[in-house]
Amino acid sequence: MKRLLSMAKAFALLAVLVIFAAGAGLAEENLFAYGDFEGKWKQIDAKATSPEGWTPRANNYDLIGPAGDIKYEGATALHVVTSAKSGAQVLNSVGVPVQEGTTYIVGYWVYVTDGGIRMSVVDNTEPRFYPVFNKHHFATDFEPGEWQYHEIEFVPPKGCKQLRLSLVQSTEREVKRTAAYFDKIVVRVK
Ligand SMILES: [Ca+2]
Repeated sequence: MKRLLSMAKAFALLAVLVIFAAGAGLAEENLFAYGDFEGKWKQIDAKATSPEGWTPRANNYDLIGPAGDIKYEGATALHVVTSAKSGAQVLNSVGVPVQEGTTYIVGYWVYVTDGGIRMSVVDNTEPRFYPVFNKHHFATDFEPGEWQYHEIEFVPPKGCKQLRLSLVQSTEREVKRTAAYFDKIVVRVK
């Protein structure tokens, strides 16, 4: 009986290990931990409550906060209303370590209700005075009022050790107030 019990324990332990390993595998697939907007939120000022892993740029927004009514997955999405400034960064993510020469995909879901917005992949390698890679990537052609999936393919050039994601006002040269929601932002190796 004792032996049976210890065997049962061993199987239970094995099952836990298998589940844990599968979970860890899935976690490795997404390199960015702050793209689902299901984490903590911090009040920055009267207009901004910022999601964990992201920093707003002062004066470039009219609203940043969680949305529970319009979301793609889970309980919450990010709601952003920009102030009308050309090419202004609204929200920057923490750095994501990358390896030069590897192809990465930044995938995200966006729901635009007014204007246009772009997601940029920016070199975040220190020192940032002389970024190895500061060319922004644009995602355009948003359809207002529905969730759309977009992808940005990115190969960090020589010397690039870290990227960050940046939400930037307007899709082109148009200066306009933008209202948009973001959810399920994933960074992965292609
Ligand atoms: Ca979510």
